[in-house]
Amino acid sequence: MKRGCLVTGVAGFVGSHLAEALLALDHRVVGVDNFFSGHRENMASFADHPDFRFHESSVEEPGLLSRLGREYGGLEVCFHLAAIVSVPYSVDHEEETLRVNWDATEALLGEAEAMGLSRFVFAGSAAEYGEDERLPLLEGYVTPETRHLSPYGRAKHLSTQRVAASPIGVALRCFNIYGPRQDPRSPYSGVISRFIDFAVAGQSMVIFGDGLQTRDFIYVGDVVSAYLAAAGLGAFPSPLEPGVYNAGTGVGISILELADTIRDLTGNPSSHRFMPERPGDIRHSLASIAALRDRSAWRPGVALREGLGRTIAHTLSTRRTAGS
Ligand code: UD2
Repeated sequence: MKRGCLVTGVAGFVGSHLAEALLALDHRVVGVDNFFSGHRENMASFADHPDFRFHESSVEEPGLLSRLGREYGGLEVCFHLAAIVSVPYSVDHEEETLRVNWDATEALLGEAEAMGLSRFVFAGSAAEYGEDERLPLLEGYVTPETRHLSPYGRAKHLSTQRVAASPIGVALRCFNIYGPRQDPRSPYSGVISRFIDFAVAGQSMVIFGDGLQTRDFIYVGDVVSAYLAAAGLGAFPSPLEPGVYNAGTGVGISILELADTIRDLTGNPSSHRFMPERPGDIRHSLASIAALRDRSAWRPGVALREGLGRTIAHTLSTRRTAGS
């Protein structure tokens, strides 16, 4: 059955993959983005789809959801992904981060509840855990006492808490997401997009610190499946119970091992260089995914090597297109 879905942050890395998947499942999508960090090119594959409508706006626009409901009708699910996504930017712009990543979420959720939407699915973050050394990280480890390392982490935590307490709310605490279309151009871009960008150019990758820090990397397609599971769409016949769920793989890898794997897959002969550790970097991050596995049919389906291969192939094909 065709459902009306709103995707905020639709021109972003994850939002654009989610919109693509929803349209492929024959749902209607209203997308919102203000291009603060999203790119119009990310929407290229679906911008002209007959079931897609785009509204250029900030999620801070007062009454945004009611307005979109009136203009496009029949909204049933809201996927709220729009946010200030850079942790370092959040440190320098605390007030703005709290406004966009917390106040706007609260306002949108309030509207969604009043409009009777069936699900409000929120993009939470592993940053909500702060520096917690109990691995793997369980959803219940985040408490009011958790010390967040950035305004980004704090705002995501406040929003997750509010969303998870709503009768229509599901917050997905996403770990390190990677895949095609992740922007490698900023110094704060995800490590995988940066390593691949360097590797395909035959340049050496830069490792901050000793490279023994570990992360739980999840392929963007698996994150999209988790969003579908949350809303009970696609292969998932019923939505997740309201609450908070980690979205990761439950498998960690060191940054050094990651660099070696990417070098191997790309055939890049350059070795890596070491630079001083990034301030505020956490040492290890690893999700427990028991909650999401136990309460849905969702499973991470793409192993790291396979996901890296797909991401490298995409990077190579866009470089060829840009060069031709
Ligand atoms: C991730 C999220 C961030 C926040 C945080 C919470 C991404 C892109 N960022 O930050 O939004 O949720 O988790 O903990 O998912 N590194 C290198 N060389 C590079 C780039 C990075 O060695 O060129 C290292 C970096 O120092 C870190 C690791 O790789 O130890 C991962 O870095 P990242 O920026 O991809 O992600 P992270 O975990 O800092």
